[in-house]
Amino acid sequence: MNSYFRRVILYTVFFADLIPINSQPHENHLGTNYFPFVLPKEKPNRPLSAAVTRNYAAYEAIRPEQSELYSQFRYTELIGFDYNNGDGTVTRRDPSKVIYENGKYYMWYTGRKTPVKPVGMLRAKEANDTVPSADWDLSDIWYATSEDGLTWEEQGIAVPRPPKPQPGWRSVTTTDILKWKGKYYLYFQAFMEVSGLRGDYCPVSVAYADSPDGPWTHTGEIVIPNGPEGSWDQNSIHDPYPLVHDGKIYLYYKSDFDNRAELRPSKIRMQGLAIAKNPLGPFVKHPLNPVINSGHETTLFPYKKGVAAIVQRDGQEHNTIQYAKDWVNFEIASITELLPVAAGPFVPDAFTDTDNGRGITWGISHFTNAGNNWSKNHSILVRFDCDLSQDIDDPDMKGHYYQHGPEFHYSHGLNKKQRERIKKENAKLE
Ligand code: AAL
Repeated sequence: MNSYFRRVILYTVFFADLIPINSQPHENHLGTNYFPFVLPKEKPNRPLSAAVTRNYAAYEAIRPEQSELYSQFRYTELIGFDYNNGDGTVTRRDPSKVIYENGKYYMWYTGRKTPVKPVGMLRAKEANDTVPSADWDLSDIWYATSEDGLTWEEQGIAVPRPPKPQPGWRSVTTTDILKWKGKYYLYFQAFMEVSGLRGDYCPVSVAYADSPDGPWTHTGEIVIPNGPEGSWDQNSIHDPYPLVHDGKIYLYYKSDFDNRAELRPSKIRMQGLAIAKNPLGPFVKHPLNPVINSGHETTLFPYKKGVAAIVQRDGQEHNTIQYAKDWVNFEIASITELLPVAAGPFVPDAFTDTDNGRGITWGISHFTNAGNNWSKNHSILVRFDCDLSQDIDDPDMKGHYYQHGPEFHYSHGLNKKQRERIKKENAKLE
């Protein structure tokens, strides 16, 4: 039996009762029209379910592939970086946005080159001046340039760890770039203690230069301080990410909070906004903070009049692209998968104070535990491509499904505890 006849029989058997005999063929039993076969462009004038109402009200377009803020992501290995055979002594992670200056692309990132691999945050007490705890402990801010975004040349350290007790003496990490009135500013996490001792505690500091090649002057000051005791960002200001909007610096950041032991492993991560008229501050934290309720790192770009955010990992709304027309109140614009982690996109209009942001097509992100072996813990930088842009139209980025083979799924198999629970449940049945 072909599938058409099979369907006809199924519908007849299961749904016949629901359709009154005397109704018109184009009406359902409530007397309203059936939802049409061709998805209407405009919201149809008929009662709609909550889900279909959302399809018209909550998204930029009625199909994800028609939305500029929907994309899949493609990944390409970078050429030019050496990781000492992945033994854990060299890491590169948490890249900044990519900028294009002097005929080449620039990016900055957390670089760690230590004599030994990290001991891990749980063994932070064993860390010392040469032994790192976390992958980003004992790091400096490095930079690299490229002509095509694929082959990169590491140029060296842009901002080193300052001497004790200046902010960042333990590690300077997770930087991002601002260009403002012809000068360059690098914001970064300035650790003054070993990560893992109490958590991942740090404020943000800043360095400035006249050229992206430096030399960089570290102010030695905290520019985005932790919040007061009891507030959501009391311990950590992570992933500072500046953009220019409304003649000011809009700097988004992430904080870790509410790590109550009884709720493990659910540490909460959300994102806030701090605004300044001057790159060296003062930055005023937005009264509605946090403004994004999910995401492990900050990745944003001007889009049309507002700002869009890639929200990956952690929280209610992970795996989404979000949009805030007013740069503060974010809504989900699309749901997607395999999002770039800690992404630093190439955002040509990041600092132009545009009111018609064009979007992004590529950038650099990272893979943590790149050797798939925690005893050689290190991260690598990788290029991602996407179509979150008004300027390209790439249907090959707009599919809705990645095929993961059985091996991928089995690699996310049950753990010992889960297998034991299942065994016990089965035993109860006997
Ligand atoms: C990252 C970022 C920050 C954290 C750690 C290093 O991916 O969120 O930089 O401190 O992890």
